[in-house]
Formats: sequence, C-alpha cells, structure tokens
Amino acid sequence: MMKTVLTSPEELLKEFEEKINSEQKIEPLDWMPEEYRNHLIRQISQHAHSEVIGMQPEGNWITRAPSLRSKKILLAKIQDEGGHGLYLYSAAETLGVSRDQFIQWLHKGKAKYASVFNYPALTWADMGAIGWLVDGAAITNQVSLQRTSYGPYSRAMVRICKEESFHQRQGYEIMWKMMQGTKDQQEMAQDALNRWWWPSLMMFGPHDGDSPQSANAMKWKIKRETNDNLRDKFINKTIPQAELIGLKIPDSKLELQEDGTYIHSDINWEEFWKVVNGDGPCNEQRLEHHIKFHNEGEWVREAAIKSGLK
Ligand code: FAQ
Repeated sequence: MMKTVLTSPEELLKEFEEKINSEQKIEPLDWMPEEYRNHLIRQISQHAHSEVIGMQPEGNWITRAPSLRSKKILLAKIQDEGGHGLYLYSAAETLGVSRDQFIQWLHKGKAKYASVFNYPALTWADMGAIGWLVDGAAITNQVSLQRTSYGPYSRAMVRICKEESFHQRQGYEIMWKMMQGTKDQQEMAQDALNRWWWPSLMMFGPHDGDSPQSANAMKWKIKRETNDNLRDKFINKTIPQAELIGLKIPDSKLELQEDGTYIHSDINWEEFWKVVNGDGPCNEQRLEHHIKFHNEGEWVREAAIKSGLK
C-alpha cells in the first residue's frame, strides 16, 4: 500500500503532536513547529552556557586543592563540565543555529546561564558545596530531562546524568571529610552551605505560577516536571544528607511533615531576578573571563580548522 504524504500544516502539526503524546522522540530532520524549535534553541543553549560558565568558580581552586588526590578529582570534574557543554552545544546545533551564534548571544547578554554561577567560591569548602548542592540540584532536574521530547537533548542528558552523579558524590565527600576535621574546618563547611543553599534552590527557576516558559515546555514535554516539583524533590532529599554529617540547613522555618517532606521558607526572589538580570556578585567577572579567553583562543580554532580537526 502506498504511504500517504503529509503536506498540509494541520497534518504536520497533528503528526508532531501524536509523536509527543505517544512518547516518541522528535529528531532533527522531523517537522516541528517554529515555537518548539525556538524554545529548544533557547533552553539547550542556555543549559550549555551554564555548564561552561560553571567551570569558572571551581577552576579557581585547582591550584589550591589541598592534596594531589583532591586536585586530580577536581580537574576531572571540571573537565567533565566542559564536555557537557560541548554535547549540549552539539545538540542545540542540530536545530539549525551555529555555535558561534550561541556564543555571540552569550557575550551580548542575550542568552542566560544558571544564576548560581554568579556567586564567588571563597574557600575549599565551596568545592564541596558546589559538587554536593549545585550538581545535586542540576542532576535532580537533568534526571527528568532524560525523558525530554527532543532526541538529541534527551540522549545528551543520559550521559550527563551518569557523570553528574559522580560530581555530586565528590562534593558530598569533601563536606563529610571537613565535618570530621577540626572546629575551623567544620565552620568552613557550614559557612559554605549557608552561602550556597539559597542560590542552589534558585537554580530551579521561578515558582510555577511565575514561570512564563513552563506552559509550552510542559505541553511539548520539553520539561517533564515543574520548577517547584523539582525544587521540592531536591530539598526533601538534601536535608537528611546535611543532617547525617552534622550540617544545619540555613532555614529557620524548616519543619518535617509526616509524609517526609519539609515546610520551608521562600526564596528571596528580588535577589534571584537581580542576579538573573546581570547584577549578581560575579556576573561581570564571569562574562569578561569568557570573552577574554574566547578571543585569545581564536588561533586554536583557526589551527583546528586548518588541520581538519573541526
Ligand atoms: N538562572 O519560565 P522559566 C550545571 C530564566 S548545569 C538563570 O521558569 P524555563 C552543571 C529563564 O531562562 C545547570 N536564569 O524558564 C554544573 C527564563 O528566561 P528566558 C543548568 C533563569 O526555561 C554544576 C526566565 O528566567 N541547568 O549546573 C533561572 O521554563 C556544577 C523565566 O523562567 C539547566 O540549564 C536560573 N536559575 O525554566 C556545572 C537545565 N531560572 O530564557 C559546573 C535546563 C529561570 O525566557 C558546576 N534548563 N531563569 O529569557 C531548565 O531546566 C530550565 O530552562 C530552567 C528555567 C528550570 C532553568
């Protein structure tokens, strides 16, 4: 029997929606609505930028790691984050935009990256807090994104999640070790938790009712869980981890309920939007650093192209 060729926009849209509803992946050469394409371009490229800019707070500590073992682990971890950025830029490029364009949008402030990376890493304990909390928050979100409807994004997430769970554990190990150390080390670990707790909760984005991108993201199964659901999942699993090693979550309103979930204070949304809109403690520094090294790396890209590597 001859296969009917779908031509009208209505038929194409119907076929697209049927695929989404039956959990089939949308692939780069499949027809997709422009809004779906643009939504993915925005989210995946911003996700890639977050991975790459996220290397900066930790990169700052490679030369000051307290032992060869911790230096090797930190180096490997940061290198992984760079790799995650590359998988994600490649996934985003399948939607028809070049990597150069993504980088230009980042440098011009048109593209965002996770607000959490605009906070400074002040002590070695921050390497623990970033791995445990920032990677812990990232993985909570990324586990659900493994089921995202766009094939290349979903496959990138599967690999990233495997690496991210190692990152979360290395961070927790640093915190655990410090909590077994001297009083000064314990205070340093608590101070790092105090400073990174709230920025980590902000990673999940605004409350569901204030999240303009969520409706389409959920309809098209780009996001599989809402910002608030994911944030609560992270809070509920992280508090017992803190308690186990003697750390105190910096929230005076925390209250364990019978179902194992917690009542907690709300985020300082004024601070969140300030940092998202470019006015956090390190926004300028992070972008300047990226622009400087991107420009200085021009000769490497040129050499790679000339030698046929790119
Ligand atoms: N920071 O309507 P929604 C990592 C923006 S990777 C900055 O809720 P959506 C690895 C949002 O873009 C971590 N901007 O938006 C690592 C939107 O603005 P736009 C990165 C934020 O997309 C670990 C506006 O606010 N992970 O950590 C933030 O539905 C350690 C309204 O928001 C991902 O990117 C924020 N926190 O939900 C590396 C995951 N929240 O674009 C080194 C993929 C919101 O309209 C060390 N992304 N905004 O101008 C997502 O899941 C989603 O995009 C959300 C935001 C949840 C981030």
